Amino acid sequence: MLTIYSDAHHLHHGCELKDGVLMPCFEQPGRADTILARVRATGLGPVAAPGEYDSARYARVHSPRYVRFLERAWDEWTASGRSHDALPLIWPVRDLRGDIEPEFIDGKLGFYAMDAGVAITAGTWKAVRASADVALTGMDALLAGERSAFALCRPPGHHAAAEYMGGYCYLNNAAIAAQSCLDGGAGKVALLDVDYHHGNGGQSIFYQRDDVMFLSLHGDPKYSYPYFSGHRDETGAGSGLGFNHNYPLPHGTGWPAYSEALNHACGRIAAYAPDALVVSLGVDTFKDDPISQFRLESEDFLRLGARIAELGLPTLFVMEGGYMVDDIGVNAVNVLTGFLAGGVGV
Ligand code: SP5
Ligand code: ZN
Repeated sequence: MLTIYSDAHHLHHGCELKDGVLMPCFEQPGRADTILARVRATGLGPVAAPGEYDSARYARVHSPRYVRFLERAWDEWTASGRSHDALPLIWPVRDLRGDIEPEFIDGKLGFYAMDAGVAITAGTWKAVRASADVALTGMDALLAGERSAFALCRPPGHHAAAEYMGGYCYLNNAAIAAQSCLDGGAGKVALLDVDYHHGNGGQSIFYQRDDVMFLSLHGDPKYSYPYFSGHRDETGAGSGLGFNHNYPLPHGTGWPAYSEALNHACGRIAAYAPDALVVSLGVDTFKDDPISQFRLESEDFLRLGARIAELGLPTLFVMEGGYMVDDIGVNAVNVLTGFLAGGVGV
């Protein structure tokens, strides 16, 4: 399987609040380095650098003003005399004005963010762009006839919506790739999100559409981030009604309950009969993940990949979360090798 990877991810490493204290993000460069090392050690396949794409490609799923904000945020932040990570600190909740974009950077940060888990640093935009380009390059490989590809994206993307960032995510790499697949001629695409956290960004972007079916297996938002999205009754709206499916699962979920939900989701994908599948691949469902509450074992990720392979669809894997850095390489690449083994013997 072809892997797309860019060293530019090293340009992004920010801080987040952990238990009320500012700490380096769990989402750190060592994650992608460890996965790349495992890709090489297992001989998964060739590793290629991404192409460069016009930012209009990101604006197929994001608003142009949001893309411009990301591009300029660091310069605006430093022009106002600050030098540490730019972090949002006020949000237009409920009856506050969410319809007027503030002109000052502090207001813009809150306007375009869902949480404070999205530090912007000097290199963030370059890394974010390269990550989206990794996903676009992976999709181009599929459009050129590859059966599968692995977009080793960092930073991740699945919490980012049309006009906001959140949860370590800035541009929604998987959504950009899914849209690119449609723009490249596909009629229908399925987006399956197996990250521990609900993929609120992909859900939001495609909620009113029937040309992308979105499905997410995740920690129940009653007690898991992102708390305000991911319930079972969120099933789409307008012509998208019936094309959004959430599988909230309880703390402590292991392979038996997880695979039951996965089978159900795969049944829906098979019935939808898309031209291609994009998988938002988070491995923070692992039993030792430091911020998550499921109990998948490393071997279960082989089974996860094998089950996805049974769909028999051209498949792009897009890297999302996973924070137990020691095991992230084995776990992520297990999904891919399980997929390549094609569901036989697991
Ligand atoms: C891409 C992705 O996986 N983003 C996840 C962002 C999660 N950010 C907030 C995590 C808060 C975790 N609180 C953990 C409490 C554990 N006892
Ligand atoms: Zn996650």
